[in-house]
Amino acid sequence: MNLEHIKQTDPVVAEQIELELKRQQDTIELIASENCTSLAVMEASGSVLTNKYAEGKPHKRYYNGCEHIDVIEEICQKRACELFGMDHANVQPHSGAQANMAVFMATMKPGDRVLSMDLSNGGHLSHGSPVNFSGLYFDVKSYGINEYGEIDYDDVRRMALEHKPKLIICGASNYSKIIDFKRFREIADEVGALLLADIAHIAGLVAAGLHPSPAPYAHFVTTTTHKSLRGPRGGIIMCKEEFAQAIDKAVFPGMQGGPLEHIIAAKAVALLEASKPEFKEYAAQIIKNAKALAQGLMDEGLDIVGGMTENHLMTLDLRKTGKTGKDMANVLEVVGITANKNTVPNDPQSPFVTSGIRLGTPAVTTRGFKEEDMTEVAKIIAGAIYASDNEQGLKNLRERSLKLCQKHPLYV
Ligand code: DSN
Repeated sequence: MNLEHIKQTDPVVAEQIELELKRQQDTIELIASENCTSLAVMEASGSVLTNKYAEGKPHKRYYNGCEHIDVIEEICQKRACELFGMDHANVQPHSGAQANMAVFMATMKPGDRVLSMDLSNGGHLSHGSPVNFSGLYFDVKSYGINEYGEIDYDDVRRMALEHKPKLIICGASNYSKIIDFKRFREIADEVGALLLADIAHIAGLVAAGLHPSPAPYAHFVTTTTHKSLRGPRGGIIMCKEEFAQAIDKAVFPGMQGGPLEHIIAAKAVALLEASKPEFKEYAAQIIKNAKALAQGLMDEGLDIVGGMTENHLMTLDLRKTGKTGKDMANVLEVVGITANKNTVPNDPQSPFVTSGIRLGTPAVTTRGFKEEDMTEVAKIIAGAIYASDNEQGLKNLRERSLKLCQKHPLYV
């Protein structure tokens, strides 16, 4: 990676970027929401487009000089619509949370009611957590998952009939089963609600046709672009044509100023990459790797919420080991594996401590990890959890994880 100019201008930042590159190269990234973009995506996001103000929409801007920006943003919109089968795309949201916020703003007034998945059961902060704008300004009712780690659709329907929400949200940050978007739409229709599908985590799988698409059912589809979709950090909102104007207004001037056109260009590149046959193979391997990891962990005697995963992620339930998510995520870091602590359903620990660890395979799959590598990763994880106090044991496991990283080099 060329850092020639930063090194001259700001050696302190340059050094940290180099160290971060080394960290990414030498560790096994299992944070389910992270990935490693292509160099093409990175070039676009580090381009001269960062210099341009382009408030407004293509061909309806508040600044001059947007002729090239307009072409790029329109290409990005078109690629998003084609890839996900939706009528309209706004590619300006800076993040998934802001994409969700724009849907709230376009569809509701403060105080209106939302039905969404509870955060501790796998939902997302921006779906109605009391500490987020969504929970602070809206009346939120939450559904969870059952003992099998699955959404209980009958219970969602019961809650919808009881609470009559204006908006129902499906999609999660920690859910390992296929989401039945059709069922959600039937429930929404029964109570006259609009349906938002937040596919941030599974976007790459949906794009590859390996998870059912929400397009025929959801009024709105939001996603981040940096998770399984493997683009730059950012968000996109897609919707049916009838909501296009309201969504565009909610994004700008509703809540954002100048769009990040360098990131929009990078989103366009990533969407093109995601439309290729190679991406389909990549997404299929993400799922195979997740299943191999889950199987390996269960073979080592560890529990997974809901058992076998159906997508790219899973949550280790550490309760029977007597260890916490916080401690074990730190131990995994010692052995060269990055993951995040996560609550499990009915977690006796606080969200800061937790009894679980969420694991996902998009990033390691980008590096070229295959099923046999995931089995070795499962053994390293189990070894670290069972022998978390054995310093020499952890050192040996670190060597094994480094070997895997060297087998699958990144950015060389
Ligand atoms: N923080 C993301 C995740 O890790 O799933 C969701 O926004």
